[in-house]
Amino acid sequence: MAVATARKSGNGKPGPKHNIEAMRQAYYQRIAKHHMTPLWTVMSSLITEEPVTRCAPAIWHFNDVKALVMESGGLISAEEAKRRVLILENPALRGESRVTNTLFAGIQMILPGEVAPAHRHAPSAIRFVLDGEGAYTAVEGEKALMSPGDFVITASWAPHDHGNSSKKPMLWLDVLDVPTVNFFETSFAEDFDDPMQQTTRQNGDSLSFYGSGVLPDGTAAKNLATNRTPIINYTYARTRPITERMLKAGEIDKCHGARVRYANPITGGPVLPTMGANLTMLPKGFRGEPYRSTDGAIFVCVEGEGTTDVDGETLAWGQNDVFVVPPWKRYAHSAHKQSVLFSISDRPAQEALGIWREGK
Ligand code: 1HN
Repeated sequence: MAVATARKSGNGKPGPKHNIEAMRQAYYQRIAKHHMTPLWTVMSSLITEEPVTRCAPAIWHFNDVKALVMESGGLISAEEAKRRVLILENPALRGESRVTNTLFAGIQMILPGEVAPAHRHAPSAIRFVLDGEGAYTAVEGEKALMSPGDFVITASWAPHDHGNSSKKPMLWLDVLDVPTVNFFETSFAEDFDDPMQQTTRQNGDSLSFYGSGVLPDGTAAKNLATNRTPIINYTYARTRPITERMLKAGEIDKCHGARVRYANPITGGPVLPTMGANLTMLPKGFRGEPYRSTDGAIFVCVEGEGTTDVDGETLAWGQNDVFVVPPWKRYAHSAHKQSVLFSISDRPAQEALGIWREGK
């Protein structure tokens, strides 16, 4: 940009036009020694007119994932690994242990007879069950037996351990807000001496107590934290039929299909302060309208087959495939068969900060 010759330089004398850039550079170098830098050289990259993402669209096909994860079972036990997880790294963020800028994702496997020992940490976690039947996660005294499609919550600092007393390996998707917690530099963690926590509640207690339209009429429901759900396992057996009813009733969003949001039944708010999730049923032949929002999302195809167009790139998904849509990229789903998609994102965190937006 042209600079007027009449401008005064720092010492009050007129700065000749040809000299001003050299004077600026010298000045920037001097202030750098004081750990200062001019805003005007970086402002347009700091405050962009629209969201800029480092994250790329990506898909992991379950056939590949399952074979590779099964192989890890011969190399390390769940006990030794503590958590036998293969991290899903966004191809544009390799080495950063994240699938989007704010979320960690991985595939965990637990073999029959194994235990993943009890611990707790500041990051919150969710599990979305992909394969197997009857392995458990124990969270805050409730032992949740898991089936494919179940959505299990481990809130920040909640003690949790996993085990598998079934005869088959179990695989699930772990999503944690680790990059968010580490952005704030607020990580804490601790192990317990006893690898398995004492359980005080039966499988399904929290869903039954808090997710049934009635509430326990005692102190338990009055002392609940309100920034997280009291439900440990939102079972697929309960949630899927709701989306099916919505489909039959014509409750079908033009972009998202017959979609429900997993809610904290006490407040109607999100399940966790940092992560929110949805389940949607898409009728066969569904062609969703394009949509975008500032929360990048991780999707799992629970049933069916289809494609998601992300900014001109087509991701073709089948059962148990995991795919990622980056923030503010336009996407549209198409279902070749009746399909069910699970999704999870950092939307609640963005909403709490007042920065979440959506658009067409
Ligand atoms: C963790 O504790 C689990 O408890 C899974 O199953 C994945 C990824 C990063 C940090 C902690 C689990 C994790 C994790």
